[in-house]
Amino acid sequence: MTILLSVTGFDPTRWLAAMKAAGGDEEIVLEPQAAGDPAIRYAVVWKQPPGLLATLPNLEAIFSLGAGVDHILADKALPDVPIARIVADDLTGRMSEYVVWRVLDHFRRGRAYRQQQAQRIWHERLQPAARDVTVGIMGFGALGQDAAEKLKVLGFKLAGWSRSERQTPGVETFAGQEGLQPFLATTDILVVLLPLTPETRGIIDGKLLSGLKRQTPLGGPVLINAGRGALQDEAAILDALDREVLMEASLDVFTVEPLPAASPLWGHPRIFVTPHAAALSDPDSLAPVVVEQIAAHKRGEPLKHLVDPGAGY
Ligand code: NDP
Ligand code: OXD
Repeated sequence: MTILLSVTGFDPTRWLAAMKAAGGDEEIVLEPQAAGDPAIRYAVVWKQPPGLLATLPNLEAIFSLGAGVDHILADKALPDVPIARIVADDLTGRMSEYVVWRVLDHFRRGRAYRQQQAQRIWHERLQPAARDVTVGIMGFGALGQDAAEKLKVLGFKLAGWSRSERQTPGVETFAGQEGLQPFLATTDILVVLLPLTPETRGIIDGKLLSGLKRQTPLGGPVLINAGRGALQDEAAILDALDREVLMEASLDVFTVEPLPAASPLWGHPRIFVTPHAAALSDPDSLAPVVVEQIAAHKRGEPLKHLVDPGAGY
């Protein structure tokens, strides 16, 4: 029995070493040798070449090396086998660090104080209390709920938006299309942790940004997107910033990655750019999670964190 490792965009040899170190006695082959191989039963992938998985006659399951699976589902010739994604403390903790960092930086006037320091200006700005600021988390799943717990400790008010109804103590929750506008209207800092699906593609557009609360304790609403770049209309974000519909934004993900050097997002004074670095998939932490899933499947146990291909996440 063989495992295929197909990784684009990260170093496959680090994943290979981490999978071997995590135990399991299966042979692991890297993608170029794999096409059509009847020995391959499991595929562990990040942005696999389209069509490759369909050539494997005995494939039993596909594992994403990250939380998102849009990179797998983009392959229109996928075989009909279960797909599991990563839900792991290491990845979740890293994302919550990013969210707390960006929320606190906007909330504590990081941009204004960096400008003041550059000009040697000693001026204390008015600082609202966390209890007066609502962080609205769009995509209230594994990552969104953990970020909410950590922001709650800091005293922020919290709102969460999901597809299905969710109840979380200390969080005002909203669901579905009918919940979207009330959710936006209560949100001062919008954190987007949605998956990219046919329903969510392009959801951060001019209409959505105009729906955010206008009179906020910070002077205007803030957008933080660490979900996927294709969720956002980048021209609409720039327009909203220019029209003061949006005060500031932190963007970790972009419609084209790497973000082209010519993109106006790089140089915008009120946008903070990171290179899809909010939550790195660490091979040493995540390979054992995949290896254990494969071992459980071989024992006949159900896979965890399965994707619903119909919903797209
Ligand atoms: P989950 O599947 O656990 O959560 C997804 C959430 O989005 C759920 O609350 C789900 O609703 C909600 N959702 C999905 N579709 C809709 C919709 N149409 N309308 C309203 N809500 C919707 O995913 P994770 O939290 O683990 O990960 C979220 C995303 O974060 C990943 O898909 C990936 O794109 C991104 N990510 C980015 C990283 C980075 O470094 N920038 C790193 C890791 C992940 P419901 O609860 O009802 O199912
Ligand atoms: C993920 C990512 O989906 O890193 O895990 O983007």
